[in-house]
Amino acid sequence: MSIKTQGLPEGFLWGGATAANQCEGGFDKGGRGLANVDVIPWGPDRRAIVLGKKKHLDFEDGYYYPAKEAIDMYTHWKEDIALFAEMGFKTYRLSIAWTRIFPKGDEAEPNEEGLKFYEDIFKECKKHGIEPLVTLTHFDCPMHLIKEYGGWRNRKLVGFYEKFATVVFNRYKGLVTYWLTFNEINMLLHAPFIAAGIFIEDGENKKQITHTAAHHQLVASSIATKIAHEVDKNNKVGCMVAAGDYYPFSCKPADVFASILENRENFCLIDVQSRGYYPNYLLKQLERDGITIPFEDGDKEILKNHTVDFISFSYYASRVSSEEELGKAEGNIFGSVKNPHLKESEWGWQIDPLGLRITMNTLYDRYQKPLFIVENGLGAVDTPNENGEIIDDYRIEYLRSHIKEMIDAVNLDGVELWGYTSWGCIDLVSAGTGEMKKRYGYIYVDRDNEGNGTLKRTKKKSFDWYKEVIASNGKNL
Ligand code: BGP
Repeated sequence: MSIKTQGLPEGFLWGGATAANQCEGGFDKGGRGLANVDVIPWGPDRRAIVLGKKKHLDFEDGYYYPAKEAIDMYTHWKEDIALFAEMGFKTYRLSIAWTRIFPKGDEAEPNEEGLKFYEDIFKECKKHGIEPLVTLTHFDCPMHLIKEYGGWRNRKLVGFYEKFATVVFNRYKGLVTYWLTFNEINMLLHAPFIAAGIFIEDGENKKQITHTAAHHQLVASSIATKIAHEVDKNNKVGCMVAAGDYYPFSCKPADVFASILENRENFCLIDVQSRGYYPNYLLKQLERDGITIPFEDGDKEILKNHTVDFISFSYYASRVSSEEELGKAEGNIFGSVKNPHLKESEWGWQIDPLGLRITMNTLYDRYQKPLFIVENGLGAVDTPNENGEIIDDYRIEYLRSHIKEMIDAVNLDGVELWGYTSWGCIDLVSAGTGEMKKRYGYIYVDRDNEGNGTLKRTKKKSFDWYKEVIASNGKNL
């Protein structure tokens, strides 16, 4: 049932989000080099590879690699942006594939064809009055940097990233003002291959390696923030966290404390990006675990002086902590204790609209910086009916209930929120499972898990619904 609300302040950035590796395809076109995300297959081995537990650095027979073609936005981008514009998007979140700009990652000169590709996209967005919101790295790392240098465990990556960021900020000056440095930076602590190009060898200390890589990404993020501000003082740079508050399973003090610890695990890296220094709880914990942070001269100043302008996050579900071992629910890479009060999606992700308001309040209380919701949505199976229509009422219901809570957080709690980009505004490859069947879009793409299909785009019922949400600035949900 539709809902009326007070709506949102004028200028609110409504839109949708995608990531290069999940929609572009064209993995070998335009001089692009190979990246970690290209060699992550669909199927039973995917998870172990994503988590850095199974080494898989090349294409191998017997596997299907969904990122190679994805939904071929590499050739369909104009048509797709026109559909976003038809929905009234004010912003479109996309990522730049690092390997289109620096195919190997360590070249002296960038690849002009790659630079031009994104320039055309940004210009097309602007033509439609759409503000691009650009993620510099959304789970991609050039394969050459992984094979030669070991991915983000190597400090040299900071310099390569700095170069990439400098080239991109200069080239797109005036076309792009909203930037995110690393997608879901906390993912790196859980899934080091997809988030940082790292495979953990037998006998290696995972925690030492992931925190070394995290330090490198934090320094790289601050350097990029510095450069972005120098190149154009209008640039706004955000951090990005896979959010979703941990609730204590019960009011037992030990459960409450467990939730504090798990929340901190999520926040620890954006604490640094937002406040400019490592929080005491993390320093103490790493010290206890015998982990050293590889500080070099000048790092502390860089972190301190170049904090982010806003906090962006993904929200799919809340989570639960308990001191006891209890039944687990599925979740965004890392699952949590199951919340008996919530329903769940077909993929077992728990559905908690109020949790979005709770998470927004937590983040705003913690950082006092503007927020940007850059991912939210329902991954579901869509089956076209006999007329070829997709009546995705379940998706509308999920989005409506979450957007309602988001509007309450703004109007009733005073949370400062710049925008909302729902995840996978057009169907794309799932990062977690590699499936096409797990769809989030307002636009259906005819393609299946094995790569069959015409790639034809079809508007779902939610397309017109979201169009009205945007047109009414959130008054009609
Ligand atoms: C986030 C990623 C996205 C996206 C989303 C949904 O972690 O930033 O890339 O894929 O989760 O997850 P999934 O694709 O596994 O359904």
